[in-house]
Amino acid sequence: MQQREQRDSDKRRHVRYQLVNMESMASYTNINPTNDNDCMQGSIENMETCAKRRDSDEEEGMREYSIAFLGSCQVGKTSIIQQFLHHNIDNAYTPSTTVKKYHKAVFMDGKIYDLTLRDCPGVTSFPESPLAEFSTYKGYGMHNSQVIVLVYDTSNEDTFNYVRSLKDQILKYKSNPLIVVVGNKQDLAADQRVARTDAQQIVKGWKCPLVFCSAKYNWHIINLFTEILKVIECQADAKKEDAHRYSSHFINFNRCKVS
Ligand SMILES: Nc1nc2c(ncn2[C@@H]2O[C@H](COP(=O)(O)OP(=O)(O)O)[C@@H](O)[C@H]2O)c(=O)[nH]1
Ligand SMILES: [Mg+2]
Repeated sequence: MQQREQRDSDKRRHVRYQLVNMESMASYTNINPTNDNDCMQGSIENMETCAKRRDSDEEEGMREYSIAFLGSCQVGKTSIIQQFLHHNIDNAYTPSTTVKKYHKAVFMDGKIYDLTLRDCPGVTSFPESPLAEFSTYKGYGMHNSQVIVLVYDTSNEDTFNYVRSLKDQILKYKSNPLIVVVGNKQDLAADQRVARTDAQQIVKGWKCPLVFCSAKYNWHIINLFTEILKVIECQADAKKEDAHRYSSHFINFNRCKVS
């Protein structure tokens, strides 16, 4: 019991010092790579401001979400996460062999989100069920994640086709999935193999957001995470609306009975 309380308190402390104000940080993210220092500065300032703001507050009301990053090898999944967490990436490629989990608390629109980011190594297919996932991809948490981020490399068409087939499997096997598609490596514009407009047209048909970014230059990485939170909020709003409709149905139903 004591150990559990200690663990919870450690987690709260850890979360408090990791707070990042997404709204303010977004204004520091610029396509111009020379602004990287500004971005870094912005994040440090905001972390302090947020930490102070939260110091006196209770941690209750924090929303916990799991986000799984999927896509072919070398599309930049790890780099996107590293850039978001540490504002730098490792230019040398190290293949991920096991899933890695990262925790980060972010602050947006007056709400705090406790995020678990799951950096998943390449999968051959999306598992049919949580049980199938457990036997083949134990710990990946794909079925349990609220949001699936599908990353492709804009300079490699095969990686887009892979995302397309993964999306079909996710729709087949996961109920109400929230998917965000990411076209990474936008800095390699000259080598672009998937035309931006084509991708936009195709993904529009999937009814999920498409974000272009460059993990290498920290371009639109904050926008990507803002988009992820917006998608989460949209679903939460839709649920509230459903609940409201459901409850008003009963109110009306009772009224009918009385009259
Ligand atoms: N040019 C460019 N290279 C990138 C970008 N993002 C990642 N990389 C590089 O692509 C390689 C694979 O990245 P990594 O994040 O390990 O891919 P993962 O296998 O999907 O996790 C690494 O050498 C990265 O430095 C980007 O936006 N632009
Ligand atoms: Mg990786």
